[in-house]
This record gives sequence, C-alpha cells and structure tokens, in this order.
Amino acid sequence: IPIGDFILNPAYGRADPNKSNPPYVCGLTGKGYSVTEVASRVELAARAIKKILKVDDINKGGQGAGFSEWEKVVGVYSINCVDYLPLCYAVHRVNGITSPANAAYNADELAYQLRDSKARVLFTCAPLLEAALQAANADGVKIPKENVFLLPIPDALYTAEMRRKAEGFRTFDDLVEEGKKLKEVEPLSWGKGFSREKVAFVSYSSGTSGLPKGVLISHFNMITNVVQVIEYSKSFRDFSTPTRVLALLPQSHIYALVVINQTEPYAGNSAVILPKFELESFLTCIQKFKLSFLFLVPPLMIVMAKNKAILDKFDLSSVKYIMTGAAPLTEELSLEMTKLYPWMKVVQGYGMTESSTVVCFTSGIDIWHGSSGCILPGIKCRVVNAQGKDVGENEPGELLVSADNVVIGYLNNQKANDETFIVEHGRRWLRTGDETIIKKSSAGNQHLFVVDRLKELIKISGFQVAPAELEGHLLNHPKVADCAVIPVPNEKTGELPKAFVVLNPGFAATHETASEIIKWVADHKSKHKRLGGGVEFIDAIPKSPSGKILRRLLRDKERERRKK
Ligand code: 4UV
Repeated sequence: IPIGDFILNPAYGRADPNKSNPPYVCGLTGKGYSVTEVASRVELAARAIKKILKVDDINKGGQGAGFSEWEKVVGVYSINCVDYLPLCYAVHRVNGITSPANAAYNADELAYQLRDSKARVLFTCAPLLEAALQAANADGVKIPKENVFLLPIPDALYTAEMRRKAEGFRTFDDLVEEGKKLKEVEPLSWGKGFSREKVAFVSYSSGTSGLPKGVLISHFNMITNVVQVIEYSKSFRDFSTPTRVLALLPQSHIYALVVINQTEPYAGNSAVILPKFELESFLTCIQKFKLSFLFLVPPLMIVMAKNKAILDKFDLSSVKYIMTGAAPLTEELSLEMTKLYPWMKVVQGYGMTESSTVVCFTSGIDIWHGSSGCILPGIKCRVVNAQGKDVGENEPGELLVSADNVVIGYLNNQKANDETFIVEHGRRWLRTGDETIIKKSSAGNQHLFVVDRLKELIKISGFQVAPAELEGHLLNHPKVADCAVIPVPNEKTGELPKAFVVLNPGFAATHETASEIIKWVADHKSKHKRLGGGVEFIDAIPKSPSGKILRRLLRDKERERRKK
C-alpha cells in the first residue's frame, strides 16, 4: 500500500481519526487537521493533481513504474508546513513520485534537482516563490508557470510583497476545493500501477562520492523503516497515549521526512511543525505544546547546552527525550546535556538517505553516551576492513547494511549503483562509507559507534555538501586551475568546507584572491555550502595514478596541523 495510507489509516497504525491528536500541527498557530480531514484533503487534492499531471489511468505503467514514468515527478521546495506530507500523499495517490528539495537551495541548486528528476510540476511556498520560478524556467527544466503551486504557510510568515507576488498562483487549498468538483480517483491496483518496487520519493544525496544523485525510495522501503523504528521503540516508549513531538528539522531531509513526519503520526502522535529555528519560538513551542520528544541535530544540542539560563526560564518538564542524528554527537556533549537537563534522555540515531533513514538508534533503556545505539530489527550489518574482510567487535571498518529499508538505487546512475549496492554472500549490501566500531554494552547489546567518514561527504549542521559539487564550481573560476574540497571541524556546525586551490599561472596567492574565491562560492551556492573553512593555496592537488583526488591525504594533513 502507499506510504500515506500506511501512516494515516487507523487500520494499520495508531493514527487516531478523532481531532485530539492531528498528525501535523502548526507550531506557530496551533492549527492542524484531524486524521480524517487530512485523508479527505489528500483524496480531494489527488483528483486535481491527476488532472495537472495529465494521468488518464493511474494503473497504467506496470510494475516498477518508478523507473519508467518520470513525467509524474513532482518537486517539493518548501519550508516546513502542515500540508507537506499530505501533498506528497496526494501525488502518490495518483501514482506520482515526489522529489523533496532542500528549502535552503538557491534557484540553480533547485534547477539541478528538477532537471535531473525530470519534474513536471513544482510545489513551493510564498517566501521561496521567486527562486522556484527561476528554477522552473532554467535550461532543461520543463515546468511551465501554471504548474507551479503554493503550499499554505502561516500568515505571520508573509510580507506584503510576498502576498503580491503570490497572487494568481494556485495553492494546495485551491486544489482541495477543486477536487470537490472532480471525479473520484480510481483505486491503485497491486500488480498493475502499484508494486513493491513503486517509488514514492526521489530524494537527493551524494552517497559515497560525486554529485548529488536521485535516491529512489519505494513505498515498501519507507514503510519497512517506519515499522522497524516503531517495533524497536516499543521496548522503551509508551505509545498508548498520543503525545506531541518537535518537527523543526527540514521536512525535505530524510531524517525529518521519515522519522519525525511519518513514524510519529503512524504511532498516533502529532508532529508539531516549526518552519525555522529561533531560540525563543523553539522554547515557547516546547512549553506551549508540552512536547515530549525533541528531534534535533548536534548543533541544536550545542545551542541548548550553551543557553541554560534562557532555557531555565521556560517549562521544559514535558521533554522525555532529545534525539540527534545526521552527524556525530560526541560523548562529552551527550553527557553534558544529561547533566544540564537530567530529566531528558539523550539518544542518537544513525542512518542515511540510502537506507530510508534509520539503521540504528539508542534504546532508552541502554544508553551509552557517544554510541549511535543498537541495530534495528530486520537489519543485518557487517563491518569490513579496507580489503573487504569482515572484522569482529571492537575493530573499526566500513559499515555495510542489508535490509528491506535499503533503497532501490540511484536514478540513472549505473556506476554509482554498482559501487554503492553490492551483492555478497547472497545478499544485497549498502556500502555506507562510514567507519564504525561495534562494541558490546554491559547490558550485552551491540552498540554502533561512528568513528569517521571514509566517503567524500561534508556534513554542515546535518545538511549534505558534496565536495565534487563545490570543486566543479570552483573550476569555473578564471583563476582556479585545480582544487579539492574537504571538511574541517567546526564547533557550531560540526564541519565546514575548506578549499585547496592551485591557481592558474599569473595569479597571486593573496588574501584578496582567497576572498574572491570564497565570494565566488557564496554568490552562487546556498549558505551552508560557503567555504567557512577558508581557502589554502597549494602547488598541486594530490591525486591517484588514475586521477582521483586524494582528499583523504589533505584531510589527514589538516587534522595533524590542527592537533599541533
Ligand atoms: O543521507 P544523509 O543526509 O542522512 C542522514 C540521516 C540522519 C538520521 C537521523 C536520525 C536517525 O535516527 C537516523 O537514523 C538517521 O543524515 O547523511 C548520511 C550520513 O550522515 C552521517 C553519516 O556519514 C551518514 O552516512 N550520519 C548520520 N547519522 C550520524 C552520522 C550519526 N549519528 N553519527 C555520525 N554520522
């Protein structure tokens, strides 16, 4: 069944049709639709979306339809809002595929994703409309203006100019209204339009190397992960009474998309949605909605640790768990948070887009600070050394994951598929590119520790930045002959990108040139991709005989230097 049915239909989960616990509640206005209302909005909007996508028969296209029917991809480029998931479900209802894009992207970055996924329709929101229209109009993107729609957001987030520019654009609410006048959508039929391979989301991740790639996540992959998380959590969380959880992290990112905005509503809880982080509104929201579970990333934990005096002014006694993921949480910070806020349990999750999110997370009854917790049911893991040989407990190596939540693969990228998804011992394994160690706790559970990242990826406040993307852009600068980008540690964001640059002959390695290169990135890339780690000029970029950049060498050198 489609993921939306699985999440919202009380026949499968604990979503309660009554009004007391809407699946999505706006953290600014307190508004939210009941489960029944959301389901009805999904059905009605689906009728209008079927017309927009020009789908004559939703069951045409056969099994594994995701690979062959790219004309049905809908881009979603919006800040967090209550209709984000309902929109995705409405698209899925007519056998379409949604491609969530980071709301921090600029027009060029969005255009790359829309072009690559061959999106034909785009949903955005008023504050992002200008960039959305630019991207829709970019070379190779085929989204006419009439196929750009708006997701409703709270009135407080509009400026007068935004309102003026948004005039004439149809909204998700308009589609729901229009749906009332349209014919019902026929049911999706198993084995015809719908199958185990049917893709629900095309999310973007750079994986272990290269540029961001479309990750094909099936309904089945995602449902599997929701079930794994819930079954695992039952040992330490009480799901009998609905509760409210913080949904501040970007809905476009796999962590929020699956763990916060789908698993929690499936368990009958409300995801209380905030569109952006501001300390006061964050704390007000926790107090007002008596949130029990805060889903965060390590930089937000640091904000909580550094602002105890402000936090103490609010009643945060409802918080039972604070969870982080997407980047390492150090043992020190985990312990510090426990000391500062002893009534909150600090837990950590580890996973990736390519595993429909969660591989492991901390069980509330066996907390080992610094560990990413235990492996979820239904997931097999191996740790292998550089020669691909399995290693035992307490030994570091790359983590391989095999399970039904490991995604179908990358869109149109056989090379990346062959490198990332390997078949060994009769199973299909995902190479995570993360160096991990499995250790046994005193309670006898195997805990996973992420010790390093072997792959190229840079993580800034949990957001992915692909070195290859920044390198490609830097090479377009007239003064740059060659370059390599690596992560350097940063207290606030975890990491920041730093560029090593070889200049073209005749250009001086001066402070001004470095500033010019930093500006070149700042002007053309979204904020989190800026070269906050600076620029260093070198004579040659270290490369392997085949021409591959040896980023690892630069990273190790940088680490050595920072130790001194
Ligand atoms: O593809 P992605 O952007 O995916 C994520 C997923 C995050 C989460 C969040 C909560 C969970 O419970 C969960 O299971 C997963 O960020 O980036 C994947 C890469 O991010 C790093 C690691 O390098 C992954 O391959 N990463 C993710 N979680 C952790 C982490 C962690 N707990 N510790 C260290 N690195």
